[in-house]
Amino acid sequence: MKFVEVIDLNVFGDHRGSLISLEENSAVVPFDVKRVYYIFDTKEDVVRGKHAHKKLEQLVIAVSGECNFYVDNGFEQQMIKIDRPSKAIYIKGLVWREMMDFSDDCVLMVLASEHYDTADYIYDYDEFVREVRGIPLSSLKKG
Ligand code: T46
Repeated sequence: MKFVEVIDLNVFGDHRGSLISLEENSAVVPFDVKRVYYIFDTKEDVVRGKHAHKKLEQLVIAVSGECNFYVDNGFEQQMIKIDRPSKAIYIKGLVWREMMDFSDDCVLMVLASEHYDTADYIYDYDEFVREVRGIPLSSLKKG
């Protein structure tokens, strides 16, 4: 079973070219968009990301160029090539992510459900695995 969603975005095309529209709180963007950022001018052979988020929801699109987006939910791993403006990845919560193999012209745009918050990041892979597999405190019986 896939644990991130790969979405084919609706393209409005005519003789002039193409247009894609994204609206918050829609089927494609199921959250309030509190932040937009984009990654570009990425140097050769770098790997970005290498962290998980606790709660953040994001929609990731290569609006230009391409890259590989690696995801890991602590049990399964997937490598997803994002290589066109009409392909989006919806990613939510506890998923380890790494981005790599950026083309020179890659512009990776991200719509995010929260403002930037370093407290939502998990940078240590072992901590991520413990968090994913750990028993929630609320389920522990007292006494
Ligand atoms: C994610 C992947 C896909 C800010 O000041 N505000 C922001 O909103 C963001 C995202 C970053 N920053 C600063 C923090 C760092 O000094 O920009 C610098 C680079 O950020 P970072 O190293 O976190 O970038 P990536 O490419 O490793 O990860 C980013 C996002 O942080 C992350 O949420 O899921 O892209």
